[in-house]
Amino acid sequence: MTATQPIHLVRPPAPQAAHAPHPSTERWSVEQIEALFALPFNDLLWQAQQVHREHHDANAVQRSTLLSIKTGGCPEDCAYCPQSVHYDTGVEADKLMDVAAVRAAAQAAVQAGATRFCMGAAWREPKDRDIEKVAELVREVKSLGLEACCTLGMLTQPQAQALKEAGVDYYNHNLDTAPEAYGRIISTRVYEERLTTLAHAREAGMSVCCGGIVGMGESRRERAGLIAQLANLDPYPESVPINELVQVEGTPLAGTDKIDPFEFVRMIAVARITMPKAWVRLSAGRQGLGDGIQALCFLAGANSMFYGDKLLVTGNPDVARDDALFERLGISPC
Ligand code: SAM
Ligand code: DTB
Ligand code: SF4
Repeated sequence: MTATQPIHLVRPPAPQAAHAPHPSTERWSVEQIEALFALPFNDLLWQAQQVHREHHDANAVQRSTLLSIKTGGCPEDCAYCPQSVHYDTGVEADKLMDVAAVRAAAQAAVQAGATRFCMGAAWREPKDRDIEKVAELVREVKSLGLEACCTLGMLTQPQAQALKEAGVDYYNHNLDTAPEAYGRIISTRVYEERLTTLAHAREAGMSVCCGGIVGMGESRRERAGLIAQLANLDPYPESVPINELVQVEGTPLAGTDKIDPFEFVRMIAVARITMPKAWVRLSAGRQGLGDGIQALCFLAGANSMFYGDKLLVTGNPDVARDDALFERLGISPC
């Protein structure tokens, strides 16, 4: 076999339907995903590169900017989160930002070159009157030509519909980890509730942005379990953020052993192979990855990232540093 011939070391399972399947209807078992993780690193990246190049421009990366429109004081107890009211992290609870302040932040994001603006709120679930206010913010963001993404916690069906009507393109709602690990991380809600909100977002016609966090002390099988959940959503998410835990003093997960950076790259590669058409987003944790590992992540199929000096309440590489990295790698924004 020559180097240019495609090799498929681990294939997706045979489709259930008699007719040719759409890629999003293929089903992945946890074992098959574990087998991907277990490949020699170079073979895994080679396979991920082939899938990536089949579906995307290999040298283009999309940039989204985050804004915390309602910070802190969240009643949920997510063990990773600096915004939970259960932990003393120094994050103060704030009210929902007003339209003028959000407009200014969105304008700055346009100037910096972002194409998507993601507004996050530290809510378990918004009230209906919150949705009305967020709808106004969304209309403002859309008027600047940005794609709008929201992450506001659990939604009812009418709330999802109202956000769609206001112009929300993507709803971010992460599954965060494998079902069997969920209870170790969060006790104030269950996995099924996340799936229900994702279904509401989908039914309303919004694209789904759904991923998770690695480096929370989970096993490789649990990382594979998270990917299986995501890849088996029908259809799989249009956007898949892969976060590395940002350890914040005061949260229960501060001090957790870090994962091998190559395992993080593997996670990206496996997400790319199992969800070929998705935007796979390098999300929280980039400050700790360094330029070399980020370059490997792009090679493994990451084609989106959070861009801007801040995530929600923690830091992100500054824009000048990201621009320099793009320049060094010959990556263009898309
Ligand atoms: N409250 C809403 C919710 O949980 O869906 C929206 C905001 S919440 C901060 C959005 C996502 O940020 C979480 O689902 C989690 O994946 C991610 N996140 C929060 N804290 C993090 C941390 N310390 N490190 C990495 N990712 C984190
Ligand atoms: C996602 O998956 N990661 C982003 C976004 N979706 C909302 C949030 C990361 C938060 C990191 C910790 C913080 O700054 O609060
Ligand atoms: Fe609240 Fe979201 Fe943080 Fe969980 S991740 S504590 S739901 S803001």
